[in-house]
Amino acid sequence: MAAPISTRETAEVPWGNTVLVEFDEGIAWVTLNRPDKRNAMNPTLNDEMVATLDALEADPRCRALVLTGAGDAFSAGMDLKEYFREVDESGDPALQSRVRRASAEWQWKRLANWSKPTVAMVNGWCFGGAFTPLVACDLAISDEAAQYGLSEINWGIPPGGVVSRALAATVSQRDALYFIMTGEPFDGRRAAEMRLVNEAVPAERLRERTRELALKLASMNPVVMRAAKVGYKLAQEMPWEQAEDYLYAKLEQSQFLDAERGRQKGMTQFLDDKTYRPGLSAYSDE
Ligand code: ACO
Ligand code: V55
Repeated sequence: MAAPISTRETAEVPWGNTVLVEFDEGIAWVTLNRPDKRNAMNPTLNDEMVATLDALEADPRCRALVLTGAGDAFSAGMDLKEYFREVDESGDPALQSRVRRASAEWQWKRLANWSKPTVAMVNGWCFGGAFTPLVACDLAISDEAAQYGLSEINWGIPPGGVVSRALAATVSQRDALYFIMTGEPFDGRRAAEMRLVNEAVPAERLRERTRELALKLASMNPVVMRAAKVGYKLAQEMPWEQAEDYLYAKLEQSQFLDAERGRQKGMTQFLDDKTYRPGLSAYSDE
């Protein structure tokens, strides 16, 4: 398990305690916080995550977001009792659409094209519905020993929501179908090998490696960062002609919106001052 978080400031989430937010040097550490239930995502947690993402989008203390889980789980997936059984038993279609909407809203609709960089830090169990926010995060670092599984088929449902769609966006068809159809668990090393996550590291290095990556993302020009990540994700779904026009529009939009004038600064530093070579070091707005 990862070491405790070093906290500078703690945000008050006024509506409950299923999500914790801590700020540290531009990183918002967002922790799914139902450790007794292995951070299974119930309707309350889903509502609180919608509110959390909205609050952090406007919060200057957050320049990059890390999503992780309390205790020994990232998330054990959808809450089988509160998200499935209780909603089935209610026989209330309006309740079903309400809880499904909140779930989708944060797990991919808001998160996938969020305006700031996001990193999933998979610290332990990651099952079923947890694959959605995992894939919606831009990057992911895993504990080598974290256990993953598309366990749906083991208890009587096919993967729902956009779980299978998220797999199709990250891993090969062979790997996706193998794990969807067998329900067998796999570890963080295997997750990195199939590119479901960027890297798997030993538990004792997980927080430090994630922090290093998030700090780098947090140090970069936020206007250009947003254009680069959202541009990549949306262009993926477009025909080439449309992608080219859209990506030029993003490039021009970022010149217009970038108060730091990063483009002019970068060119002057390389072409005139010869103080900076972008191929050899990262941009920083410091
Ligand atoms: N939904 C609801 N409750 C859950 C879930 C879940 N997905 N996962 C764990 N819990 C609860 C357990 O019911 C238990 O509650 P209790 O203490 O009130 O009895 C508590 O969390 C601890 O669970 P244990 O099984 O005792 O914990 P352990 O550490 O031994 O095992 C593990 C963890 C492997 C994650 C196990 O709980 C498990 O298999 N969970 C289900 C995983 C799963 O299949 N998720 C996919 C759901 S389907 C979907 O997401 C679409
Ligand atoms: C899953 C997830 C859902 C759902 C049904 O397989 C199944 C996971 C996130 O929503 O509504």
